[in-house]
Amino acid sequence: MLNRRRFLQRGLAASFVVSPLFQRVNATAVASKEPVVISTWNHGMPANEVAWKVLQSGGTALDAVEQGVRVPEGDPEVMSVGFGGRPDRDGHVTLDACIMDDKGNAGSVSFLEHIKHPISVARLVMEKTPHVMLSGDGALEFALQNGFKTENLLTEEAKRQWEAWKEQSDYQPEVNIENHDTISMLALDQQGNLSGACTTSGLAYKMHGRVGDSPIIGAGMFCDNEVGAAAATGHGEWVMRTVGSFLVVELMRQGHSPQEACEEAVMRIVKLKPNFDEVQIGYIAISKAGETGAYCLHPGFNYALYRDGQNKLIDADAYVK
Ligand code: SD4
Repeated sequence: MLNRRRFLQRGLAASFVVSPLFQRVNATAVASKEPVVISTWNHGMPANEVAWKVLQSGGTALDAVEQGVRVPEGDPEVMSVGFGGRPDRDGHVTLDACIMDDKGNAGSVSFLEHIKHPISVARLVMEKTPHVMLSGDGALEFALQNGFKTENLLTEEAKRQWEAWKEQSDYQPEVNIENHDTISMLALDQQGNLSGACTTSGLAYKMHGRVGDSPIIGAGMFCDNEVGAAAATGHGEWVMRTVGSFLVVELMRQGHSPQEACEEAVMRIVKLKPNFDEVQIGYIAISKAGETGAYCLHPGFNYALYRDGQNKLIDADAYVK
């Protein structure tokens, strides 16, 4: 058995023998002071603008991601998030959202109706309750107790489309139905801290009661301030089955770049579902050093990246060529 002194000596010696894997992780472990924001789809562009302002003025990544994703949540023309989102098959707009800060705190709401900004309710769940997730009527009650107002989230346009869909009631989730979907956003602030947010009305015409990956910590989004953060968009069932965002972050912890980690997480789905024609998945990721990555299953997924004072919309590389 090792006595305490030999144990300490060994520990000390071991700490000087740096494995190649550790070197790779360590090479990116220096906190950046340059803020970075990455978010999913076209609607990430205006969302990034708001998040960037928060970061530029020295605000936290947590405030940046919350303020950023509130933009598409409040925009009725974005028909996949918040107000104006497409309803479920029974005509209810039901919302999922989650948020995570640099200290490992997390909050989420699922199956929430009538509240325009679910991300802000998720943040309050994180900050004011002993829980991580509130769902359905309980989440609504909590929101109302905290000053949120009920609103009709079903716009005339969403209602019109739902009524047209009902004529066939043919449930076939389509890949890239509208070229913008769930918004997931990850940010690195001037203090070098990471946070993430994810908010959606989920798959259009889903079964009533269906909850996707977006409010599930580790599936729709995950943030570990030592390593990096990741988030997902697309068919949530596959993201949940592979705990996608947690997987991406853990791959980064093992030394993979954000790009390699996103690619490997998509590959897990390809292995599980060889017939993936009707499934779209997109991941975004950021490391503690501000390195970013993105990857998707089918072409068509784009993301907004704000760094060095410039906001750019970029097509993600895809598994299917
Ligand atoms: C869900 N992941 O509810 C969400 C939908 C989505 O791009 O992201 N669409 O499954």
